[in-house]
Amino acid sequence: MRTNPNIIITGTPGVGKTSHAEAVAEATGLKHIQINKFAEENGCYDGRDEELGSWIVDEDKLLDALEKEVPEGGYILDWHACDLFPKSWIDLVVVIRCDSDILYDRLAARKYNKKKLEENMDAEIMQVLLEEARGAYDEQQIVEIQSNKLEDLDENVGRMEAWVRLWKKDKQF
Ligand code: DAT
Repeated sequence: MRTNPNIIITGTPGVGKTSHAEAVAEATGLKHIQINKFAEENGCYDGRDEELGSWIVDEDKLLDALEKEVPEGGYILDWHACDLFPKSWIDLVVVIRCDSDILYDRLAARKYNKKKLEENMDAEIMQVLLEEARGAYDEQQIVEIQSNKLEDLDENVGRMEAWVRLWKKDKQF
């Protein structure tokens, strides 16, 4: 049984996953795993999509590498996909959303190529990550939050910190 929860923070690139994950890790002591970096450090890449300018993650290798630690609890998994993580590992799925005009500016600032920018804008508008979360986890495990401005970030981090405290209290840890 886990003494600390595992949280997925997911959403379209640019919505604010890493900003939230870093702040929640700082506030709660949970460990932040930025899956892109973790995959790179653990040899979980399987080639590159040149058209999109991004690496392709070998999901089996990734899960094998995560399985050594994550099921014990105490992790924040930060990635733009969520349905590959076994349901039994996960206590909360936070799907971050962002208004499209704000997201456009954030992605343009990253100098994404046209295809990558359009694909990500479409994904946010079609709420792809929210649907992916709903397809893989129970409705009561999923929270959808907005991250348009700094006050949203502060409020969301406060809410997530309170959720972790309650989770531990409920489990009497
Ligand atoms: P992601 O990890 O989803 O790709 P990020 O955390 O790197 O996103 O954030 C992308 C950019 O947007 C970065 O410059 C920080 C900024 N940002 C994120 N959330 C924000 C918010 N609520 N208010 C203002 N800026 C925000």
